[in-house]
Amino acid sequence: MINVIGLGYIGLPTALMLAAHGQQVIGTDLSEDVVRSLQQGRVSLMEEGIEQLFHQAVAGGIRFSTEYQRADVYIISVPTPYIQETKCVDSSYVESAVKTVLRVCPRGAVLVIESTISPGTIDKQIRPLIEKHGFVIGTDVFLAHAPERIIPGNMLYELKHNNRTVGADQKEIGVRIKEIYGSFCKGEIILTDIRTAEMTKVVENTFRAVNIAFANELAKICRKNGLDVYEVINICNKHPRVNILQPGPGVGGHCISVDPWFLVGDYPQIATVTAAAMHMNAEMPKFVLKRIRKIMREHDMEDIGRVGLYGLAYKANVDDCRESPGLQLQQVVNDFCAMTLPSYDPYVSRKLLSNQYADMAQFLEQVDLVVILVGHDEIRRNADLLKGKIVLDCCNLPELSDAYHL
Ligand code: SAJ
Repeated sequence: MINVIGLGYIGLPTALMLAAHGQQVIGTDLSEDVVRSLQQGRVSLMEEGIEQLFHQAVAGGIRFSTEYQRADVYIISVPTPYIQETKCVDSSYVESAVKTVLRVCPRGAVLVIESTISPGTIDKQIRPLIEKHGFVIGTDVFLAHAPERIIPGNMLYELKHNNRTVGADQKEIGVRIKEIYGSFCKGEIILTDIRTAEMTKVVENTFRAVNIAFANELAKICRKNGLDVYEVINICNKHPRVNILQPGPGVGGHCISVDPWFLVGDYPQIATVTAAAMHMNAEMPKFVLKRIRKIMREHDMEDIGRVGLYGLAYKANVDDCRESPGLQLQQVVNDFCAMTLPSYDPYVSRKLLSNQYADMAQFLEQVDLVVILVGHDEIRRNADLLKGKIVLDCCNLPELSDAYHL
């Protein structure tokens, strides 16, 4: 029996995938609403194929509960926010999950931590916690770390096809956990120790953050020189050993904009490249506001209230708004002139901003300049609707080639 703890963005698809592939699974979440919805057959996660996977998992006997269960293996997939002030990981949810598992688990249970944690968290926080509760690690309970690597927007495909890392103290435990993930994962599952597994996860996201920061830096340099940054990157990327990512209005989501800070928080004297990259990305909404003001001047536009934000999600075709560039830009505008701009996102129905529209046509009526912050398929299909508007496209959409760019 596997008890998946935390039925959010990662825990839920993982639990469903395991149950759909022959594992006995109970998914646990402390939120009664989450559990009730799932028990009633409602899945709120917006990912292609999730409904079908849910039905397969139900057919495979998955159950949902607010209670922790007696199980052989626990997969802990709870949030690990970062603490703004210190830039360090907040592992309190993981710690609390581990404590609760210890109350119910049988001798010999394996605790697999799947949540992203900063390198060293298991040695510094989790092992002492388990020992403090009188358990001997390696005899009473076993530890493993299997960081997730899937990308929102393509989660189910990546769950099946990405390579994975499993870190464990004992090879046999690693092999056992590898077999469990191997029930659905067709990618290579690499076995290593726990500290290495912790480091790889954060390094992967840091690599991407630094590469995006470089693209953002290039966008600023090219703007100063009147060059097209996309053309420059495109040509550079024809070199066999160059692969620059794309500039954008900022870096959102709960991973790339967060995890690299763990390295900065733990190693402030050493992780200076990472710190500079994170600052570069965090400054992008300010750069977008500068572009908006420049374009307004070119068009003798005086009222910033006629500038509208298209896209509040953190990236294309998802509804997740955590750390989203749209919300960051609104914050920057607020600091600048205490005004909430009209905004719209087809995927975001809940009201996040006071001047947010649920209808594209109504939104467009309010604005003369539209800032495209997210390249949702919806706007790409309906680019015609923007005719007659001034457009600042921060996503370089081929359908909006006449627009202003970063
Ligand atoms: N972005 C750019 N330019 C780019 C690519 C992305 O500005 O060229 C922006 C996006 O618009 C978005 C942000 O970066 O605002 C992050 O988006 P993303 O698609 O790069 O990544 P996430 O945060 O959705 O998912 C990442 C993935 N990590 C890597 O690719 C190394 C995913 O595999 C991880 O599982 C996930 O973080 C996680 O959970 O850690």
